[in-house]
Amino acid sequence: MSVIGSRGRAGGLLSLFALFIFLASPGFARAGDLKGKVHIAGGVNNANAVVYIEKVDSTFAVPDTPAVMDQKNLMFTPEVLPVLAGTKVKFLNSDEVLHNVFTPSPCAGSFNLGSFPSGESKSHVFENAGCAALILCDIHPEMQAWIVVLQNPYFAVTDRGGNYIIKGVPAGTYNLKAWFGYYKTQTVRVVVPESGSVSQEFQLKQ
Ligand SMILES: [Cu+2]
Repeated sequence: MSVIGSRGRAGGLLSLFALFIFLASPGFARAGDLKGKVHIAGGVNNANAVVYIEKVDSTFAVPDTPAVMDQKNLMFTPEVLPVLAGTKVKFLNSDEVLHNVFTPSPCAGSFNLGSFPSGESKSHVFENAGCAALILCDIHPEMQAWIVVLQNPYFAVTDRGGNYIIKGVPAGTYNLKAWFGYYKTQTVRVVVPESGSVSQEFQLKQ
């Protein structure tokens, strides 16, 4: 084997190594955005639909800080809160009256956090991906919210216009779902490119 030959091979390995470093670096995207609109048939507006990727083949670290659902002006805020499975949700009471937090949803363990006064909070960890937990207050029957528990952090909630954007989704083919309360969940197959974005519309019906 000639000296030039082995130097050439070493150079080739170096190039491969450089390519690997480049591909593995966070600056190299290999991720695209999903965006579009959800139309909620018969809805007062198109807000509070959750658009999410059903499953991404990876595990995801749960956020260190809890997600927050407030009770203010006799309403849960936000009314729809998607979270990564394992996330702790802190329920606040920012009203001057007593509030309660409970769920009749078995997928969330049908818990009841009891009643608590202004300025206090109670927490619950939502473990089961795929669970849409109906959140209620037994003191104020008109209060209602949802916590939607998901397998991965690639989700978004629509604004009043129905717009959503999910940024930085790893390139690949996925089931993209649109959920809204008691409506039928819709699923479409989407291909996320290595850069740029794809648009997907949904029409949700009861
Ligand atoms: Cu209440």
